Amino acid sequence: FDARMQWWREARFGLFVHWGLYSGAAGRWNGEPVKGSAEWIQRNAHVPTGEYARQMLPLFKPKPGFAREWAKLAKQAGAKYLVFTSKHHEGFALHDSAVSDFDAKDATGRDLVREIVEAARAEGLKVGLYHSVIDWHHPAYPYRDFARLEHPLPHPLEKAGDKEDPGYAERANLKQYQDFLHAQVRELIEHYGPIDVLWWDYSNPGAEGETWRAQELMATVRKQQPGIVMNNRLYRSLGYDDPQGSLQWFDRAHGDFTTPEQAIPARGVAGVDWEACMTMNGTWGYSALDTNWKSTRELVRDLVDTASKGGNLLLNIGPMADGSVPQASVERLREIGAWLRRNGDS
Ligand code: FUL
Repeated sequence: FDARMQWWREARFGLFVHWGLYSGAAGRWNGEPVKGSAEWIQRNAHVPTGEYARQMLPLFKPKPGFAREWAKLAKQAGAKYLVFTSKHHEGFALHDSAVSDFDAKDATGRDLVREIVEAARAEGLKVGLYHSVIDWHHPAYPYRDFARLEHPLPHPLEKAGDKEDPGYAERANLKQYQDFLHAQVRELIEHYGPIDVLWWDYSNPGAEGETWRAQELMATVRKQQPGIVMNNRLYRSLGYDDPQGSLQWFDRAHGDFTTPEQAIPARGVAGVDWEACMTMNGTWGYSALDTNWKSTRELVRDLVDTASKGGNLLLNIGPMADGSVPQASVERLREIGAWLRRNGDS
């Protein structure tokens, strides 16, 4: 375990990337600003899955070489690893998936996971996948059984005027969904060489642990990728403003590290490997409307604060639909890199 964790413990600083179809919406639906984090727009604007795909797919146009830009930027910033969304809650997979046609290969003809993984490796970065176990697209995903408990908004499938979602009972099938989830994860860990991190996301109360056949899933991953490091979010472990709450659910059987979100625990997290994940503005996915950027000074302070308490910082960028990184993020990352170099980091 300690050998597996060594690089991660020394890394201190990683770049997080939220990028998917939601990046094209950029915070608006049908021209109207939508409240909430931009990668949740399908849910927040109550958009049915088919409609979401129909409007978003044509906007998602990765430019050539975008992944090399990300990797170079991470490197310049002094980050040692890059974790990106292989699939967020919307269900759109960035790899070439044989078990779904809601994936990058079908949409763009490209395998974007391969492009990103190769670009990260070329810069000498470790690379990780953020993979959502929530999937608003998959027909068998049984959202009523648990997704409501934490997020009281109507699910996108329960669009206004169709609250009954008439096909639900016939469609929803946890076992079928689990099989699909496991199959996609196997593709990801079998086809792209060494993957350094699996960043699961997430289980809310009511959807805990074995909802996803988590032990089996983690064992499958571990067998294929013995050196991989995994977070504990397959279990009830969101840790939002309550890192202590997330700690209650932490033990080594449930993951290698815990993930306080948008917060640095005041006294660190004693005896446990932890990584704070944070945005530079107020959203994970790209929004053209959120210009509330933290200053570089604040971000450097967060990095130092985290490191001094024994944690890692996973700092997020939300690229646009073509893969370009917002200028405000580019500037801040370069400044952080310059600060680190001035202060003795490699
Ligand atoms: C949360 C997700 O719901 C957010 O969209 C984001 O990905 C964050 C890092 O984790 O649980």
